[in-house]
Amino acid sequence: MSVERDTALLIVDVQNDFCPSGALGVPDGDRVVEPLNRAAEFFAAAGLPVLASRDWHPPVTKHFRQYGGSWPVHCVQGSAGAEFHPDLRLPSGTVLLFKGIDPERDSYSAFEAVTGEGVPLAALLTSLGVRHLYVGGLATDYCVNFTAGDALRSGLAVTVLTDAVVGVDVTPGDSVRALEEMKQAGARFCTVDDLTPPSS
Ligand code: VGL
Repeated sequence: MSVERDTALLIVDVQNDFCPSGALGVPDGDRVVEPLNRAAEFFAAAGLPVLASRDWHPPVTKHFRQYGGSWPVHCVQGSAGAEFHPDLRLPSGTVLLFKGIDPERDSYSAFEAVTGEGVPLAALLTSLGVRHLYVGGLATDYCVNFTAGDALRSGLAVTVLTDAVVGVDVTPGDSVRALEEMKQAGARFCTVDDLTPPSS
């Protein structure tokens, strides 16, 4: 699939806590690291933006089970669990995004994330001229799905890198259903190997 000039790669939440042995370990979650390294290298070599979001929760948030939410404590700001997977290679110039900062909200979507300077993802994409997001990371059935849905609703094209996403599957089949939902909403699918450089 020929990648056009108005695209960016968004790497969602490839953090220690979402990888096996993490606080909210996605079984096999670290499988996304190798294809995402290739995708990031591809986008950087083409001079296209690479963005990487991180779940970045305060210690007390309604997202966590003990404060009324659904999840064990994970990705607390500044903790080792919130670090990117150690093998993830982010090109220099990768824009980092932080999400889940609001203690009142789950904020699964990267469209609720901001840069270190406080710029929301949507505004960042507008300023970069991005109209098409390639998305990979964790987890298919939460942050990737919510992010893709918000992107499509805001009028962006979305391609999910199918070999670079893995789901939580709290209920078996959640990831397959999430992919179906994204497809219904207009997402396209390809693998990292399918990516070919822009023509000019
Ligand atoms: C996520 C569950 C809870 C995700 C975040 O990144 O997909 N999943 N918080």
